[in-house]
Amino acid sequence: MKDSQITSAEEFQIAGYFLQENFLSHKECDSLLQLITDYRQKNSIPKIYRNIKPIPLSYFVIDGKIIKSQIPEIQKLYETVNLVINNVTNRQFFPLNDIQVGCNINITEKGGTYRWHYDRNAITALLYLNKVDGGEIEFYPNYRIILPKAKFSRFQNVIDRVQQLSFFRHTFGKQIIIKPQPGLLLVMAGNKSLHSVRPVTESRERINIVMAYDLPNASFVVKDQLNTYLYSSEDVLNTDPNYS
Ligand SMILES: O=C(O)CCC(=O)C(=O)O
Ligand SMILES: [Fe+2]
Repeated sequence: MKDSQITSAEEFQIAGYFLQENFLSHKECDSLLQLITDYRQKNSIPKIYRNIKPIPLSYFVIDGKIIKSQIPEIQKLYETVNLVINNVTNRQFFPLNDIQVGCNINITEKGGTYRWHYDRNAITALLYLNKVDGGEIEFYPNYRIILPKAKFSRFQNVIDRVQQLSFFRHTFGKQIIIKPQPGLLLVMAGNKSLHSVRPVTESRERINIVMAYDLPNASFVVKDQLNTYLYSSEDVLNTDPNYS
């Protein structure tokens, strides 16, 4: 694992993200991929499909409870990346209290995508384990207009929806597009950076680890319903909680 030679905390705050290529070597990625394959050989994993426009949510997920109990190497990585993040931001972030949400493995098949959203937590690290055609993450760092007192209000929801529109993204946002590659680490201010994943265009699956951090005791919107929406194949009434 490479040390992060990143920028200052101030630079991170201004940019809203940082990228580190080869955070893991190809060999390290391959051994994590093997652990994931081993788990899947013995267990089935849920497919999430939510028909959101313009970009559906369509992926398989291994959630944080499973990682913690069955894939300790990835749990360890979640803790190691925490140190990197605290170093880069010069602040004290922590794994989420909600174990299911804190660390996930996303597996995206050909045609799969991830809708436009903000993460519910302050800092998100995305570690890509393989290279695929398509499957780029498109994001707009520090783009969100946040209402100071009404973060979870109806009006915030309206702002979020308007800012998602292509016209607003292209006019007011700084568009960044990143192709998955083995060992690439992307850290972003997840609750301020609008992001989505473009369709995977080849038959190989796109596999990455999503690690979420926040300040202690951060509170989140409609947790239970959102977790059902993101981690189970069950139908839910609400169409789009707007967060991940
Ligand atoms: O897979 C990616 O590149 C992004 C996934 C994501 O945004 C999420 O799981 O919240
Ligand atoms: Fe996300």
